[in-house]
Amino acid sequence: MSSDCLFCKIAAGDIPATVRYQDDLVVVFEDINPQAPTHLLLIPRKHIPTTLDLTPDDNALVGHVFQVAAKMATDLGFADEGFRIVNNCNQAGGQTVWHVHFHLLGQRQLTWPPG
Ligand code: DGP
Repeated sequence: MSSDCLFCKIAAGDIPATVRYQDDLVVVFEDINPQAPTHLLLIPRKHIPTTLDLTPDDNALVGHVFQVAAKMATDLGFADEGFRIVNNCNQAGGQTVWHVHFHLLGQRQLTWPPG
């Protein structure tokens, strides 16, 4: 845990969030500024600042994040209609919180390219 990291504090329960799923590796909670009817953030409990900081040791962790995202989309009933998983990396990529996270967006028609 990084003591000055917002998402570490959410994962630890020190800052409130609407948590929809958690296990030993990941926490899933509702984005405070939703961009779709379902907009969840999936974070590893481990503090990793950006995608650039992932190592081969994190391969199973990232795979787990995607499996959890797919299960949540299925359980919430929008997997078949479609959804998007997004990771923003660094400033030009739109990253604003430096704890790696994956957006799960669903339940509306998403457009391409993103802004
Ligand atoms: P990104 O721009 O990819 O770094 O996404 C960060 C997201 O985090 C953004 O969509 C808004 C969300 N967010 C920021 N602060 C909070 C917070 O305190 N609580 C929750 N639930 N979400 C937050």
